[in-house]
Amino acid sequence: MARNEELPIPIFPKLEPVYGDGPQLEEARLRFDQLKSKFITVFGHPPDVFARSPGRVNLIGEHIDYEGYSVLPMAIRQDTIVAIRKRDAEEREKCLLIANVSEKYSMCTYPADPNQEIDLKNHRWGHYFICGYKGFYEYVKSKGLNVGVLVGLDVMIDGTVPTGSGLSSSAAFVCSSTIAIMAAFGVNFPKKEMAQLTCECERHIGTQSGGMDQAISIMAQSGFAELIDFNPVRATDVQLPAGGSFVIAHSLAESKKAVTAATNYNNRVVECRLAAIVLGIKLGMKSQEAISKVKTLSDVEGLCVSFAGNHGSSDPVLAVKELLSEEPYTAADIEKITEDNLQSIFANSPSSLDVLKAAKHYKLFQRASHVYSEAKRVFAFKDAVSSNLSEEDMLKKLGDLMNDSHYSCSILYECSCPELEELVKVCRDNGALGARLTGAGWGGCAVALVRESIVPQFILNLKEQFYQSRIEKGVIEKNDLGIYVFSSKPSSGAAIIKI
Ligand code: NG1
Ligand code: MG
Repeated sequence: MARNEELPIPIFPKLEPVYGDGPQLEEARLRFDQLKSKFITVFGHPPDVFARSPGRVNLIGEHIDYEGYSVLPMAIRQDTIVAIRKRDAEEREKCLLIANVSEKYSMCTYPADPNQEIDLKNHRWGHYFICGYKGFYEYVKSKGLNVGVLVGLDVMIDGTVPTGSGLSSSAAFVCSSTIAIMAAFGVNFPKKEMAQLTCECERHIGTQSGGMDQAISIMAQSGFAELIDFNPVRATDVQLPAGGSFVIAHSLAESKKAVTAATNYNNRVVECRLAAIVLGIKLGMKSQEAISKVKTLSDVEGLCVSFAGNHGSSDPVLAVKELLSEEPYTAADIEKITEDNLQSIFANSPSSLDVLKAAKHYKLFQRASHVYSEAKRVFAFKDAVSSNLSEEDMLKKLGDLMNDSHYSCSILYECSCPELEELVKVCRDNGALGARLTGAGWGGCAVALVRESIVPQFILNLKEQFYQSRIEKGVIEKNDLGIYVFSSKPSSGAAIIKI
C-alpha cells in the first residue's frame, strides 16, 4: 500500500469523510451552505469546488522543524474552507477577488500575474492566498506543466482557526488556498509535494518557517497525531493513549512572533544557524566551503555525536555544553571564530540581514541546547506512546516530557510570555499531567494533557481561574469562551470537496 504522503489530496463528493457523522457534520453542512450562498450573492455564480485544511496543535517539538528535526503535532477540527471559481478566459478583468464570510475581512483584489511581489509593508489578509497562488505557479512551472492562459479567480474564505494563537491559522489558509487553486485547474499532486510546496510558499510572507504546520495540515489522519520527519517530508501515525485528552487554552496574548522587521522568529532561525556554524568549526570543520553549507543544527549533529562519543556519551547536548559559551556572543565574538563577517554569511537572505541589524547579541548555547534536547524529547514521547508502559505511567511520562519542553522553551529559547506562564501554571495546578506553550509562542495557546475523566471540570476551573477576570476586564466576551478553551481529538487533513 502506498504511504500516506505518496497519495494525492483526497477528493470527496460529501462531507462525512471529513467531518464524521456527529454534531460537527451539521455545523459543517451549515457552513458549506452559507459559504455557497454568500459566494453566489457576491460573484453571481456558484463555486466550482471547495478545499479545506485544518489548523493544528503541536504536542511536542517546538522550534525544531526549521532545524531539520521531527515534530509531533495533531490536526484540530477548526479549519479554513476555500470556495473557488475559475473565470472563463473571455470573462471580465483578469484579477483575483478574495472575499471572506466574516465582515471583519473586507474583499481583497490582486492582479492575476503570478510573478507579482507580495507587498509586505502593507499587510493584507489576502496575502496568504497570494502565497498559495504564487506557489502553485512556481510548482507547475518547475514541473513543466501547462495550465493554460491566465484567468481571473473568484474566491471566498471561511476560517475557524483563531488567528495569532499558535494553532496555525496561516498554514490552514495557505494550504486550503493552494489546494483550491489546484483543484480549480483540475490538477492534483502527492501530499508530500504539496507539503513541501506550501511550506516554501508561506515564506513569501516573510518568516523563515519550518514545514511542520503545512505538513500536518495536509497529511493528518483522523484519530492520530503524526510524527513528522523532514527532508524528505514523511508522516507516521501516532496513536495517543485513550485515557488522556489534550486541552487547548488561549493565553489571550496575541502571538508576537512577527511584530518587527527583524522578527522574534527569524531571530531564532539566525541564532541557530550561527550556533551550528560555531559548533561545526569547534568540531574541526575547516574549509570555507564546508562551513558555508552549514544551515541548521542537524547539519552538524553527526560531528557533535562523535565528539560526545569520545566522552562516553552520544549526546549533542554535551558537545554544546563543552564547546559553546553560556555568555551571549557579540557579532565580533562570532566573527573571530568564523573569520568571516556575519553580513556575508547571510548575504542571500534579506530577512536574516534585518535580524543582524537589530540583534545586540546571540545566545548560541541556550538556543542549541533547546533544539538538541527538544529533538530528543520528541522521540522519547513517541517511544513512550508505543511502549508497554501502563496507561497511567505512560500519561505521566508524556506529561513530564511536555513540562520539560515548556521549561526549555521558556528558559532556553525565551519564547514564552507572562500570560502563557500564568496559564501553564493554572493548568498544572488543576491536575494537568503536563502543560506547555504550543506553536511559536510569545503569546498564543498552551496545550495541556489531562485525564479524560476530569476534562469538563478542568475546563471549568480554567474558566474560573484564568478567564473570569479577563471577561470582567472586557478582554473577551463570555459567550466566546468556547473559542479560547476547548479539548480536541486528532482531526483529518486537507481535502477537496465537490458537492
Ligand atoms: P505558528 O506560529 O504556530 O504558526 C511557527 C512555525 C512552525 C514552527 C513553530 C514553532 C510558521 C508558519 N510556522 O508556528 O513551522 O516552527 O512556529 O515550533 O511560521
Ligand atoms: Mg502560523
